[in-house]
Amino acid sequence: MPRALITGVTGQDGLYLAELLLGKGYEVFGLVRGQNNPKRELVEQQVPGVQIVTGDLTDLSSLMRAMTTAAPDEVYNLGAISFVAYSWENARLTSEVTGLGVLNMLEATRLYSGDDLSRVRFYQASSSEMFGKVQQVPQSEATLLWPRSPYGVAKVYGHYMTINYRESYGMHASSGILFNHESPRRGPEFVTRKISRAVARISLGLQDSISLGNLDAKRDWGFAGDYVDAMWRMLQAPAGDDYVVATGETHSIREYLDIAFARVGIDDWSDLVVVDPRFFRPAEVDLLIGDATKARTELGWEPQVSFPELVTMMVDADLDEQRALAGR
Ligand code: NAP
Ligand code: F7E
Repeated sequence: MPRALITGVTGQDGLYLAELLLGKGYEVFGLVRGQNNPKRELVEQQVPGVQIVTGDLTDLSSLMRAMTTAAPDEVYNLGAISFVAYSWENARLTSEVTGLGVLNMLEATRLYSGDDLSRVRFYQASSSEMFGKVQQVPQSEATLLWPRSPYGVAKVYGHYMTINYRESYGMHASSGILFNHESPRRGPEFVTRKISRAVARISLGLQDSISLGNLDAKRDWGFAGDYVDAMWRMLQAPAGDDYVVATGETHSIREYLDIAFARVGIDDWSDLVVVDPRFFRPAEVDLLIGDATKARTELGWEPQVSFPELVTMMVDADLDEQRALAGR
């Protein structure tokens, strides 16, 4: 039975990846940080087969203990401070967790592996946010990185450190440059979930309007369940490498709003959305669209959920959740 260690198991991707790996017969260990972390219960309820180990990406010795307990064949480093807007307010903390945390996890993997440095396969959760002020459209593995946020800068550090460990030590280390991926498990601070939840609440009479920032930003949005499959495929490849994972379509926040409100029978949302400068960012990533040709051809990966299906799935899940909460 193969064994996997997932950092960030309490997050959106961690939950989907744990489900995927358990379904494939893996023994799955999930790293949970902090004392009495409330999300531990979420993992235990939603993915009961996961074995919890405690540790923090900023604490190398805790990661080495986690490696010894899990004795993994595969490490998926998904843990990060992942909210871009927050990263300006907490730039140093973001650098320590999202950037240096990668080095700690690589180092824990290297030290655990001993003489056989290709023994443990390593996945790093890199991000399209690294492309920032895009230098090419669409963006591929060869596109120059130009991050626009402290989060993006930290991800660039982790990305190059992963490549460096592959090249320096011959580790099977892969970096997935994943474009935005969403789901009903997405944190409510991210724009897609913020909208799907608000649309559900507005349609049920629980909320009057929604305040948003830049409605003209464009993202290449896919479904998180499809993207964790790409992570797994990377670690089954004969050698570590870097791959862009994206749908190849881009949509604006306005298009997301159109589909989300239409799902609850509202065609004109202009009076229900308030543009609030508090949600503007010091520097914006205006247009992300990925070229996932390499993942398609070398890994056989294909996204399964379309943009309208994704929006509909999220609104429907929030309608169910809000109805259940209101009925309590
Ligand atoms: P998420 O829901 O925000 O999950 C982040 C995870 O990191 C949580 O489990 C969190 O634990 C954990 N974490 C935070 N600080 C930590 C620390 N000091 N030590 C250990 N764990 C810590 O993020 P996601 O959407 O699942 O994304 C997974 C990864 O992919 C992240 O690295 C993200 O940056 C990257 N990524 C995401 C996207 C996307 O569109 N979703 C795209 C590209 C890359 P707590 O629950 O305890 O806070
Ligand atoms: O913003 C605009 C905002 O916070 C998307 C993370 O998973 O994907 C995610 O980062 C866009 C931005 O995601 C609001 O200005 C408008 O242009 O949902 P988001 P993100 O910043 O793209 C990347 C790939 C990651 O790696 C990250 O970890 O939406 N926007 N109004 C808003 N965004 C938010 N959050 N809230 C608003 O009210």
